[in-house]
Amino acid sequence: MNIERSISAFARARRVISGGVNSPVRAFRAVGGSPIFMKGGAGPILYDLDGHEYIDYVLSWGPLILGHAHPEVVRAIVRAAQRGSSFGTPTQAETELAELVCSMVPSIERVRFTSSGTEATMSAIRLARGYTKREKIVKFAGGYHGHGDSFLIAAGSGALTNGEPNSPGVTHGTARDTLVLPYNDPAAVGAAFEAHPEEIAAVIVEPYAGNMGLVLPRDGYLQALRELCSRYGALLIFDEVITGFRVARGGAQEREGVLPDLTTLGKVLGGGLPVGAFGGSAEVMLHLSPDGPVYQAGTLSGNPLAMAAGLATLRTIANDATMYDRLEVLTKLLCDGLHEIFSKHGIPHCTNRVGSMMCTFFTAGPVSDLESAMKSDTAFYAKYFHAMIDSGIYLAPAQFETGFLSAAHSTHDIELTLDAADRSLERLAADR
Ligand code: KE4
Repeated sequence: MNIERSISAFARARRVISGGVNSPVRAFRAVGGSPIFMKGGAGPILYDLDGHEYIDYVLSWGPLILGHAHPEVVRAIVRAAQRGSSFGTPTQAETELAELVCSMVPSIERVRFTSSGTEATMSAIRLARGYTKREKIVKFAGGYHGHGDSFLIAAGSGALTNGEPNSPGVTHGTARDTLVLPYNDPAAVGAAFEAHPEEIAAVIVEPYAGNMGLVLPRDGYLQALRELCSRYGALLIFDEVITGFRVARGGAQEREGVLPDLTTLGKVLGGGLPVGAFGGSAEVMLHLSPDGPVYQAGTLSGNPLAMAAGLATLRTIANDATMYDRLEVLTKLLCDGLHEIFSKHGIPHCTNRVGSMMCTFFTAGPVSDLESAMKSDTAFYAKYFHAMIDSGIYLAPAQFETGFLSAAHSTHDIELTLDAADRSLERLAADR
């Protein structure tokens, strides 16, 4: 497939932008080849610089649950822009979006907006540390919470020992306060609390883990985390940057009936504009500046254009009584069809799915944590990825990411996708 314009655009970008991209995963390093430069999107479709069209299953890594350039979202952004882009003062739009968030997310009584998910998670753990007066946090292997130093930590030698930096620039002092445990293992969390009594401020978890591919909690796991945090006086933080408003109006906590002490949000909340948020009970959130001593700030936090995009998105969702059911049915149709096709071609695979999130691992599975996810054949994933690109299907350019559907995807899009997958696997089999 001719992507000459993308190739020259990438060469130009690399002369002035680190790695030619503003976020590493966009560089296609995990799948090889030159990244595709997009120039537009509409509904489920992306258009690249060379005139190719793709059915999009990345959707900007989750935000675009309504699809690209949804008319209500575009109209809201344009209207807001005509009144000015930023004032550095409180605006009504922030209050209106905060009211919607508090009405939709079961555990949130107060919220603070940021401009990214990373800011939301960094702020949430600072608040948890300030509130509990403790310093350690627990995260899980394969969990990603943005690029804050406290999260760029690999598991230490033993699961109960302090973490190790997994990026240069992260200090051992920082790593010392992060414990990295296996996901889906409540006993490991209990043991950590026993080994570090009165030291753990918070446990931060993606209730549906979307950054090692999609890995779902075993029955009772989230409830066990809830009980352990309550018992040992730590805050439970649900990182719902992906799952918030994605898997249900009230996110994973609504589906699972487990209420965290703090929730972080992003992606769908901003409808494609930069928005993050963190929230919880009024009692905990009162510790945040200017009410309380825990400092947190942001020049463009609550930006009027971003608030307008978020309001249009959440209002459209709130007014669409059947959207989540339609997304569930469509995503199941895709996953069942892919299962049939991979089975027909004798490809070892397993697919995890919840709501409009899905991921196919090229390993027989089951995949329930990072260790089992890592058994996936990433070399085959790369070949499959490129074969699908050539067939007009845009998948995540990395195995350990999650696929997303939007309300703009149709059964016809699914049929085209399944046909593309079947033809791609035939070509790959012929090349073996
Ligand atoms: P941002 O700072 O990228 O807005 O959000 C960080 C973040 C926090 N929590 C979760 C659960 C997340 O998935 C993310 C960011 N997700 C990645 C994709 N898996 C963003 C894509 C990228 O890094 O370019």
